[in-house]
Amino acid sequence: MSDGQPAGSAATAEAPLKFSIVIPTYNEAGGIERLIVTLSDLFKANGLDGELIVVDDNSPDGTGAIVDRLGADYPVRCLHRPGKMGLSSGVIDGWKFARPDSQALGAIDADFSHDPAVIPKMVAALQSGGYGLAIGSRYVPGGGIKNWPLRRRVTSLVAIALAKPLTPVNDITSGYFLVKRDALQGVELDPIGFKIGLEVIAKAHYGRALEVPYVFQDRAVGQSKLNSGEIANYLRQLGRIYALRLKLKPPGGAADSAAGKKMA
Ligand SMILES: Nc1nc2c(ncn2[C@@H]2O[C@H](COP(=O)(O)OP(=O)(O)OP(=O)(O)O)[C@@H](O)[C@H]2O)c(=O)[nH]1
Ligand SMILES: [Mg+2]
Repeated sequence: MSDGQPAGSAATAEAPLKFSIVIPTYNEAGGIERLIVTLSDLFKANGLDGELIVVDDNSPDGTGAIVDRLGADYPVRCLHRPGKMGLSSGVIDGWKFARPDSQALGAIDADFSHDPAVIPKMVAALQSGGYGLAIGSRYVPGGGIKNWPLRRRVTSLVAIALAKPLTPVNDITSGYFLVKRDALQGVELDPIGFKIGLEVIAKAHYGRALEVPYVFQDRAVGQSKLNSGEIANYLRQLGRIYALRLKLKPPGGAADSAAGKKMA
């Protein structure tokens, strides 16, 4: 697959891939409507059969009620949880709530840090049959990060370095991805903390992964929920994955970038 390929080029006679993308939310009232409208328009413009699942943890700012209202006009449903229960567990619960005939499951943050425009490429990668996992990647040619303070950049690079022995994927801590439902069959995902992408990258049976470059933007509205507790959770999560790896053989997991460069 190359960057020159038209977005959504799965435009063959075959039916479009059915997929569900989870948007975990806690106090995202400032941007959730714009994100849902943007994603819905993108699905329509590219002939994609996508469903959106917002998993809202009873946000005090009323995010869940906004999503319920939008459900009348857009392909979105809200799973309401009673209180703040964590990002990863939210994504996993959202996947369970997704329509059962979705062939692929994914996640995207609510704050526009993840550029929706690359979704057609992610879908095309899975639909091509060559890839079981498509990752929005900051760390392949064409990808990048805008507006992050030095402290966040360094934290991200250290987090990635610590996980590097686990996988050839470059953006190991990406929370923006789409994975074939089959690849999660029988996989036990640890719902700890913020890094559901790492769970999938390290444990799922996806065969090949494609890293699709995008430029990460710092959130424009709302507040970050990343704190030192989540950093501790990440270290705990990594420890558990390394312990598992000592017991089990790693899953098949080569990775390519969308520029076509083989990385492993
Ligand atoms: N349902 C749910 N969503 C959460 C929870 N914690 C965070 N989120 C959502 O997960 C996504 C990522 O959280 P952010 O606060 O943006 O974390 P971050 O991207 O690491 O931090 P920033 O760079 O400051 O944005 C956002 O859509 C949040 O609303 C939670 O406990 N429950
Ligand atoms: Mg964010």
